[in-house]
Amino acid sequence: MQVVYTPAHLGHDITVETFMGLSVPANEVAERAERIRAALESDGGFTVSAPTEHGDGPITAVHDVGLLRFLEVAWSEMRAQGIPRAFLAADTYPNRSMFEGMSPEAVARLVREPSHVGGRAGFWGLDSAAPLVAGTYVAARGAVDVALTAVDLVLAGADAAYGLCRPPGHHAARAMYGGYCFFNNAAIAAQALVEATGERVAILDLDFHHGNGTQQIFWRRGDVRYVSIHADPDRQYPYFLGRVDEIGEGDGAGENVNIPLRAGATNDDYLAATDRALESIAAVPGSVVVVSLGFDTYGLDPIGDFALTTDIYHEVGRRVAALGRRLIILQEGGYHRPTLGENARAWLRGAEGRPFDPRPASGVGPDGSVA
Ligand code: SP5
Ligand code: ZN
Repeated sequence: MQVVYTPAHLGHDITVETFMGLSVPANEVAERAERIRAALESDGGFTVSAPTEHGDGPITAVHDVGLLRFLEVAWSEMRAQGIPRAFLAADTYPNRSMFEGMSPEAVARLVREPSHVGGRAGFWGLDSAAPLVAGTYVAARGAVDVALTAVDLVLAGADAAYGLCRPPGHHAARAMYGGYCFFNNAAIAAQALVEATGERVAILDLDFHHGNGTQQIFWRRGDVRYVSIHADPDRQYPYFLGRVDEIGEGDGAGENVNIPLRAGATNDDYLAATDRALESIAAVPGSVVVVSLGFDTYGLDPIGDFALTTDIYHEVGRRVAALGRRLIILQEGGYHRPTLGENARAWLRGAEGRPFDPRPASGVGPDGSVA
């Protein structure tokens, strides 16, 4: 299988994130993508190539141009405003109740981007856990180009391509970044596929977290079906979206399918959910599926609470490929660094119809302990 990767992600070299106001070691770190690349390179069955530049057009096809412009200048703005921090995080968010009682016209006039960069980050941001550093914008643009190059490979005839996107994308909405995500790589890819093929496109989101951004972008769209298996938002991020009764509206009514799972969800729970998701995708016409692939469903993931094991990723990859549709597989989350490479390798080998070929992840015991 062809793999698209760029070292541009290395510039998004974050070391800490904020969790409930406290600085904690970052989860979404550069080592993640390097682990996956190393495992795929050592497999021998993958060809790694660099992305090509696709410009602003495919980004503004799904994102507000204001978000693009903010992310482009955010770091230099922070320096220009004399804020000597190691990373940019929002000060204040425009909570919906700040504008309670005001008319829609007043709200439209008043909810606008301020000039203070901490306010601007609040205007465009979802949460405080997506720190922005000097190299973030170039990295995020690189991840978009990785996704779009994977699309190109499939449009050129490949059955499947894997985009090693970092930073991830599925929490980023039309006019919002957050959840470690800046641009929605999968949504941008799906939109490009709709435009190139004229067909309906399905997105299968297998990250542990609900892809609120992808859901929002295609909420009213009849041509893109979004199907997601994730932790019940009642107990997990992003908390406010991801429930079963979110089915889309207008042309998109019925095109949004959420499958939330309980804490401790097992391999069997996950395979049953996978089959439901795949039935939902098979029910609509189309020949391509974008997979938002996360490994934060793994049993040892530091922020997830499912109980999946490496072998199940091979089986999930096999079942997804059995749809018989072309696959654009894009990396989202997954934070247990020692096993990320093996989990990705297992999934992608499954999708290619190659046997599960487990190897000990380097320096990792069977319980995930690192030597
Ligand atoms: C792409 C992706 O996977 N984004 C995830 C964003 C999650 N942000 C919130 C993290 C909350 C961490 N909770 C820590 C609990 C520790 N016991
Ligand atoms: Zn996630």
